[in-house]
Amino acid sequence: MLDAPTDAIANTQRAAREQAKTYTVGSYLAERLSQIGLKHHFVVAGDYNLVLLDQLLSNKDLEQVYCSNELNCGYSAEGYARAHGAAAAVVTFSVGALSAFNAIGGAYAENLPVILISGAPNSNDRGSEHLLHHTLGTHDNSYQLEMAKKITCAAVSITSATVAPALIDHAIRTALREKKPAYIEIACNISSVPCAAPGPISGVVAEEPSDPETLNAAVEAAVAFLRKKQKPVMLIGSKLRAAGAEKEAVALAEALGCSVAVMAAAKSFFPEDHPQYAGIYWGEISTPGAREIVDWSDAVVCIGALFNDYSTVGWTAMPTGAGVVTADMNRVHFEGHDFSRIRLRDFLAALARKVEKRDATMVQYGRIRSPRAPEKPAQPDAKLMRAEIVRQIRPLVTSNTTVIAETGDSWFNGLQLELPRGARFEIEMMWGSIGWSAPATFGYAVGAPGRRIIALIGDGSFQLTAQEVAQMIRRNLRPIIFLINNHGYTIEVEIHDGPYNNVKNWDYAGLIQAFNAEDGHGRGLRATTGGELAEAIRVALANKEGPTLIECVIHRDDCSADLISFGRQVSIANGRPPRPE
Ligand SMILES: Cc1ncc(C[n+]2csc(CCOP(=O)(O)OP(=O)(O)O)c2C)c(N)n1
Ligand SMILES: [Mg+2]
Repeated sequence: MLDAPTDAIANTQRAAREQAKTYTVGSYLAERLSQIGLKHHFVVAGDYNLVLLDQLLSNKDLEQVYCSNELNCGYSAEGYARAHGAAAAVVTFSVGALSAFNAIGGAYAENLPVILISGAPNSNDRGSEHLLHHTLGTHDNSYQLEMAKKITCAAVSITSATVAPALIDHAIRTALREKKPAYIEIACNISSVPCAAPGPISGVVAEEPSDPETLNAAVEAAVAFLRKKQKPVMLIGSKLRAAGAEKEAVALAEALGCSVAVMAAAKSFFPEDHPQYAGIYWGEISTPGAREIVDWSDAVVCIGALFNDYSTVGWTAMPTGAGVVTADMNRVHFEGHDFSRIRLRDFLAALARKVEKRDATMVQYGRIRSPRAPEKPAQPDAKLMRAEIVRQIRPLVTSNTTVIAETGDSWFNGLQLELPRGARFEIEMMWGSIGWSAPATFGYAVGAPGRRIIALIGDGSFQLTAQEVAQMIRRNLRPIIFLINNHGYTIEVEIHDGPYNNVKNWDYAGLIQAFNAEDGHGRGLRATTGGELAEAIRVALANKEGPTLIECVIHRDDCSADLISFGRQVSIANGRPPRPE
C-alpha cells in the first residue's frame, strides 16, 4: 500500500494521464465495460462492427472472446452474466443482432444484465436514398432499434460522438439497476471518433436506494401481519439472486425460524445444507415434504418468486389467498398493503431484525421430512438408464461445482442433485429456449474459470448450438457435458407425442474429434452401460486440457417420474378450450 503523500502524487499523475488520453466512442464504451467489472466481451465480427472491435481491443483490461454465431454469442454472454453479474456481446447489424435477440429475450426473462452492442450503418446513410447490405432492403433502418426496445430495458442508437457518453451510460446504468439486458447500436463510422472522457463510474453503478419511509412502513406492516400468523413458511424464487438478496433471505429465515422451500428456478439460491431448507416446492412434483409444508402453512412469504404455467405445474400449484406475502425486487404487497420503491435486500434485512420467531413449519417439517431412499448401483454391464446417470453424477457435485441444466428431462435430473454449500445451479426456466446450455456453459466457464462445471444437456437441445463446444476447446476450458441421448424430444413426448419429436442421431463423441481438428484436447466418449459411464467419468476428471462430452445412451421413454407428471399437467393447461365468445 502507498503512504498518503505518495498516494496523492499518484492520483494527480493518474488524473493527468486520464486528461491527456483521448477517448473515442469505442474506447469509452470499453472503459465503461471494464469499470463495471467485465473482464471479457463476447464477439462475432462483421463489417459494421470491425472498427468498434479494434477500439474495444485497445483496452488491455478487456479480453475479446469469439463465438461461432450470434445466437451462441448472446447465450454465452447470458451464461457469463450468471457467473459474473453482467456481460456484453458485440455483433453486426441485423444478420447478427436478430440472431442474438433470442438470447437477449432470455436475459430479459431471466433478469440478467447483458449489454448487446451492435454495429450499424454509417450515419451518413441514415435517411438517405442509399440501400444497405444486411438490411431489409428498404430505406428505414430503424427496425432493429425498435425491435430491441421490446426486449431490453434501454435501447439507444449512437450516431454522434457528442451524445455517445450519455447514451452509453444510460444503457449500462439502466441494465445494472433493472437486472435486464440493454441495447447499444453504434454507427460504424462513429466508434473511432473522439468523445468526452468518462466521469466517475459511481454515477453509473449507483443503486437506487429504498425510500426510507416506505421501507419502514412495509416492515412494520409485515411484522404485524406475521405476528397474527402461527405457521409462516418462506418460498424462495428466482429473482432473489437478481435482487442481490441471498444473504438477507438466510438472515430472515434464521430470525423467523420457519421452513424454507425454494422454487425449481431458484435451486441453489438458498443453501440446501441449511437446517431450515425444506426442498423444492413445485406442486405435485415437489421434493418429499415441501408441498405438504407449504400447503400446511398459514402464511407463504414469497420472495422474488416468479409464477408461470411451468413453475405452477400447469396452474395447479400457486400459493394464493390472504396468507400470501409477495416480496418482489422493488415491491412488497400482502393483505391490504402495497409498497413500492423498496429494495428486496433492504426489506428482508430490516424484517429479519424486527420479526418474531415463528418456527411451527420447521417443527412440523422435522416430523414429515424423509431422507432420500438409498440408490442401488446398476450392474456395470446392464443397459444404461437415466436413474443410474443421476446416481453417478451425484458424487461429482462439490462446493466448487456449478450444475447447468438444459430444458428437457435434464431439468428434472439436475433438480434431483443435492448441492453442498457453495455449489450453484443454473437453469433457464422462464425463457426455456433449447440450445441455451452449451453456449451458456461456455460463457459461464469463461466467467468463472476456477469452477467445475457439469452440464446436463439433451440430444435435441444440443443440436441447436453444439458448435460452442469448439470454443471451449479453443480456450482449454474443462466443463463435463453429460449429453443424454434418448433419441428425441422426450419432454415434448410427455406433453404431446408425434413424429416431430424424433431427432436425427449424431455421432456425438465423433463430433468432439471433429471440433478438436489439429490442436484441440476435447474428449468425446460414449456410455451405453453403467460400467462405461463410470469409466467415462474417470477419463473426464483426468482431462485437464479441455472439455469432455459423455454421450449417455438411454431408451427414448426412459425419463423421470417428475417429467411424466409435469408433462400431463402442462398438456392439460395447454389444451384448455377457448372461452365462449
Ligand atoms: C428454441 C426452442 N425451440 C423449441 C422448443 C420446444 N422444446 C422444448 S423442450 C424440447 C425438446 C428437448 O429435447 P432434448 O434436449 O432431447 O431433451 P429431452 O426432453 O429429450 O430430455 C423442445 C423441442 C424450445 N423450448 N426452444
Ligand atoms: Mg432427448
